Amino acid sequence: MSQLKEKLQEKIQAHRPRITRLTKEFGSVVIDKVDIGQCIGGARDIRCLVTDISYLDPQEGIRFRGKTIPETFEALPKAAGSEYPTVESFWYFLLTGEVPTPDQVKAVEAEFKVRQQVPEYVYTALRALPRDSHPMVMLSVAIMTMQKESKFCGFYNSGKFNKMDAWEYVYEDASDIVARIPVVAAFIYNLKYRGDKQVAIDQNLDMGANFAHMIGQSDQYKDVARMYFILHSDHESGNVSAHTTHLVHSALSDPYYAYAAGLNGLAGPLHGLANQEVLGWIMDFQKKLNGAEPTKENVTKALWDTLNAGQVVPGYGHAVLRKTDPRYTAQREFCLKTPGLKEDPLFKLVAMIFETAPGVLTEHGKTKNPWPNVDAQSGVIQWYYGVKEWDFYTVLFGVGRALGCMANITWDRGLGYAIERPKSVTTDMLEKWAAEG
Ligand code: FAM
Repeated sequence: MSQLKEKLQEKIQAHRPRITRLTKEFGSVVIDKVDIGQCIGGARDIRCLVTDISYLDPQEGIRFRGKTIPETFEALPKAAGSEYPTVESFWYFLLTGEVPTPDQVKAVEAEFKVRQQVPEYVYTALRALPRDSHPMVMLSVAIMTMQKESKFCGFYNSGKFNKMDAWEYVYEDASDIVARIPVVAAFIYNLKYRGDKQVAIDQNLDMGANFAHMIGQSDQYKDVARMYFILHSDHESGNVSAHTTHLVHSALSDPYYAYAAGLNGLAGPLHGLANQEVLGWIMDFQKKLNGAEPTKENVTKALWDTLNAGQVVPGYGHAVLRKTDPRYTAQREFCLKTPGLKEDPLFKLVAMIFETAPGVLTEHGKTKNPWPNVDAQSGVIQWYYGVKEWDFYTVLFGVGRALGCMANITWDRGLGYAIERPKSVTTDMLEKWAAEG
């Protein structure tokens, strides 16, 4: 058993009695109420999920295992010659809650080198798809195509299935998916945008650096990949991609089925696709400018045109956050400290939208959160480094989100969480309760 799996086993076994005690002794303690607005309006803010991987405070933003984004980047061992940690060190941290030593990180990197081999039939399946399929379709198909490799599915069908050990097989599938998904993503990028000229894995590079290498990117982009995958990894359990993955796995569907479902949710314009929608909005705006300089006035007009057309301003608002997304801030800080990027016209335009959109959205009076979310800044960085195919951006989000979703379902299985089954009601029933007040 690897060091990471051993540490995880220790953590899961130590955590189980807490869940058992809460269920047995305090199962009837009420922690929330549900009103008609929440029942109809997307179950907003209803406390009915549990995870220790991350927590999202509306005012503060995300904490990974109790650490803010700056604290996480600060605490974890850095990649050689970099200010950022490797994804492998973050994977160890997300799974165990402990900051790994450099040697423990090296062990995960070595493990990923074995796990990251993608079966050739996946590439055959992707090449068989219409080349103009959306890259998120390709990513979801790739994950589903690998389902035949599932060790959890094999264990479940072995006749020796038992609840206490099942997490080990989820861990194996989860680790394979996390190690392979950047390689698959790079293949999709090269298939769609670089004439299917593929680049072999560089066995000397960590996961993020290898992704940069495989899409033919610069050394500088290695940190973009590491930062991007970590920032997009987890945002507690209620967002569409995390909740879908949790829900599907709760039926004991294996991690491949579960994450393909989560990716399909991430592909929604109100969720992960927003990062590509932001670039689309900006490109449309620049086209309408017809060479004129962006000003607060013409940005304001463009924002109102969007709202008056009944569309949302992509990259702004959030179902939980009520302030600027710290993931936006972390990316903005990356831009400000990167010579050339902070002078980039697109960065300056995004900064102007940041100065303008909250006021417009507040005046518009609908959103509870007029501030930018993770997607408002992410595309600028990709564009600057030459990844200009913005319909690929959600694939990058999906590579990062695999870390959080896979860590979560490994723990779901380790703690034996039941199949999820909330109760639905009828409109008549709601009207009856409304009349009764
Ligand atoms: N532009 C225009 N209207 C917005 C808006 C925005 N950026 N954000 C919210 N609203 C509207 C929303 O559509 C709703 O209008 P209706 O009553 O007509 O349905 C109203 O304001 C109240 O919405 P809310 O309670 O403030 O937000 P929700 O929890 O309903 O929705 C989001 C949250 C993220 C779906 C919403 O803010 C939105 O659509 N944002 C733009 C798309 C986007 O950037 N999504 C990415 C979110 C990101 F965190 C991610 O998952 N990657």
